[in-house]
Amino acid sequence: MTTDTSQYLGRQGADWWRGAVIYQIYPRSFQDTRGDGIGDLQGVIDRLDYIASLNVDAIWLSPFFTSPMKDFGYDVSDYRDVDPMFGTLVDFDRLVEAAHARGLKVTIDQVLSHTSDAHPWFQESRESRDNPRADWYVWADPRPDGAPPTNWQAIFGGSAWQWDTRRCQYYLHNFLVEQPDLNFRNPAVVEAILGEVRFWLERGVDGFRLDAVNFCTHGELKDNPPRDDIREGFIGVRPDNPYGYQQHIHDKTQPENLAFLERLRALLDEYPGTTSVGEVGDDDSLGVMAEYSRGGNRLHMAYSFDLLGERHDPEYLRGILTEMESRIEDGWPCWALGNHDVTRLASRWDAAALRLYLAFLLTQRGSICLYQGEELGLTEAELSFEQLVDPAGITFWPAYKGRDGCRTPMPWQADAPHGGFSRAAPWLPVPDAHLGLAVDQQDAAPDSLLNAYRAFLAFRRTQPALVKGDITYHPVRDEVLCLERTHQGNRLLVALNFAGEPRELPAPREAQSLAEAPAWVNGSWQDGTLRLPAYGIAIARCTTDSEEASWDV
Ligand code: ISL
Repeated sequence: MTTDTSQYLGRQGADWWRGAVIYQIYPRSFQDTRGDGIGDLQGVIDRLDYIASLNVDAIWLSPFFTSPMKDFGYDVSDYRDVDPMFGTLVDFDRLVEAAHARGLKVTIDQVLSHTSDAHPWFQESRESRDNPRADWYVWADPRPDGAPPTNWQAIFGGSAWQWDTRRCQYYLHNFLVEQPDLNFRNPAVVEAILGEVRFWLERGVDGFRLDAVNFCTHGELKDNPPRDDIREGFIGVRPDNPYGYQQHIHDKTQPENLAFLERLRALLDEYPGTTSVGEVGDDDSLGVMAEYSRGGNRLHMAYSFDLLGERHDPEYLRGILTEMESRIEDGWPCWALGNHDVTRLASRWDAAALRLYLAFLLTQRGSICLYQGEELGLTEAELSFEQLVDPAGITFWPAYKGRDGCRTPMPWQADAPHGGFSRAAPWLPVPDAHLGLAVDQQDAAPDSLLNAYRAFLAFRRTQPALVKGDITYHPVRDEVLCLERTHQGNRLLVALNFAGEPRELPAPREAQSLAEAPAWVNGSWQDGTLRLPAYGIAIARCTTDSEEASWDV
């Protein structure tokens, strides 16, 4: 069958982002060119051919802005400049140009809900109660007994309120003490923040990943009620962290935040073809993803941590995805199985099933983020307490080891010092176990995971149903998750075997294996039977006139 895929390739037109695959780069750990053991923008430029070879549509650069690096760049002290350790604005402009020349869109992180305490805005704000920026952050008087104004907890440990001796008041910080929350209830703050975002739009970026976007607006200064069902697997929401003991009613996800998102969208709409994906961490993150991305006047997309936890049985995954489908209306989800905040996929889920997870992720309805090194199957690095640099890990050790284990440098070359990442000792070590997985090793091996990613991404681009089609899920049977994607009369059936042993199931007689799929998509559909090896995948086409072909046999 021939299909004109040009309109679906995900890279053309103003809605290129719908169904796009976005490769997340953590610049500190991608490629060092300056010899200081820390990755930089020139390193990203040097590796753009590699990124393009993956057949992704866009990159997302984690923060590279001026920062004291208390939270490794998520504490910004100048939104409009590149931290010298990463390079200069000139390097950034060259990066955008070089990425565009390869057909790659460039999206960048914007950490708007809080700044660094070294930001000049905060330095001024904390000076007195009546300076021009006195109300730019969330300041509050103590309770009569001197205690913090509310019981709110910081995700990275301790009260969310920090006492300041100049103002004799507390300020709010949902994350580190060094990350004071901006006061989005002050219109001047919203204007200033939109100005910072416009700066990057003017420089030609294609979009933004919006950090902790539901934290921008705080609520009434009232105590959060307790909760008794501490869900595990999310940053902060764990039995060893009191943040997980509360229902986060007042400290985040306030309805007033929508007005800010609408202002932000109006700004992005001035630059056609730009996009936004908001990161949501909430007790009801699926509801917030829907609320934030629907209507065409808020964010383009939103993502949550729902697929980034430990659970990965097909019933759980189907539950999350079907709930999302039933709630999202005209909104658009973005899904990821890894990022710079969670344990590496190969150590979190089953290492033997990485091709299955890749096919699972890339057949969902939505846009997709891949985290650097996921395509190599990198495992979580085992680090000693002395090697830790992430403040969250240092605080909560040993119950929680923090995020350093997923942030170690990319291994490029097995036999080069530090895996070819840097000539100097890197800021985090390259684990020996990663050298065998280095890019040069996998490049040369046709059956490598890296080449499986490349092949599946190339294949996906040719299938409009996988990029933009509707989705329906069948009930999980014998650990096999079956779904259908349909687009303009094309119907694709996808079967994913989450069991470590082969499965045989009845299947529609009309299903025909898709010849274009990579060879390792190794299940078969024959005479009404679907056969799947352990962790196997099968993709079939059903012709339009077999609309009635049913799986519910
Ligand atoms: O709110 C949460 C759980 O309910 C968290 O998962 C929260 O969404 C997450 O911690 C936000 O992370 C982002 O902002 C942090 C930064 O350290 C992370 O690296 C970033 O991804 C503060 O900027």
